[in-house]
Amino acid sequence: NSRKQLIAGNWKMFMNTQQAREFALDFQGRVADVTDKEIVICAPFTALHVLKEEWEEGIIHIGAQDVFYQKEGAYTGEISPAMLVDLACTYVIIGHSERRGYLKENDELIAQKIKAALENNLKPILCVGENLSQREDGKALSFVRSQVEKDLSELSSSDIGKIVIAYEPVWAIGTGKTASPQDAQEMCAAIRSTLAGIAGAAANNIQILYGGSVKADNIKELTKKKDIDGALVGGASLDPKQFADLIHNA
Ligand code: G2H
Repeated sequence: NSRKQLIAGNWKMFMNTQQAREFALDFQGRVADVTDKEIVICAPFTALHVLKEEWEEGIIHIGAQDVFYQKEGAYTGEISPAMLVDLACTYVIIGHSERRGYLKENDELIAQKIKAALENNLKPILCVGENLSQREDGKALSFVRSQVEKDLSELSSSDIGKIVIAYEPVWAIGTGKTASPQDAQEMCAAIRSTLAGIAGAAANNIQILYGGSVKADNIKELTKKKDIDGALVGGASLDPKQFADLIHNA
């Protein structure tokens, strides 16, 4: 296929400004040779200005881990899409399972966030995925398909072509368990066919990532699969050498 691989780091709630600066300076040299893959780091809001200072001119894209859907106003604690653009962000993770779980985000809110991000030219990385009991009950495919449909319900079909989807089975996140490459491929293919149902041929150009305990030594067996176009990486994105190795192995 013609889709470029995308490897996105998700730092979650790690990295103060000094740690982010040390990472930024070390990492950029390690991936300077990578031209065939897109690289993104999604940092905490508080570290974004550091990445902007170090990377704005370079090949590494900067992303955030969440965004609010309003332009501005009395929304204490929230961050607007334009504020992220001001910090040189071009990507934003939306609907991560940790936000759906701990912060009680639902599909309706996530759909609004996706729409607002696109209106500001931020590329959303929409996270979807089933939990363990849904998988054991044989409901994983139907659950994830319905998440995709609900979360994209606010978009025109031409806008759907601009998003990235990350399939992250909740039971594989930070647990050391990875979905088998076959199971991950099966789900990513199901997601692509769901996208084709709502957006037609544009679905062939949408990058679909796998996420959940991806490491330098298991990335290749995942990205070899036909419908897996890269990875969303948590723990293994916190160390510049480990993450650079992962990217080179992808
Ligand atoms: C899944 C993933 C990144 P990890 O949440 O989004 O984290 O690679 O640590 O499982």
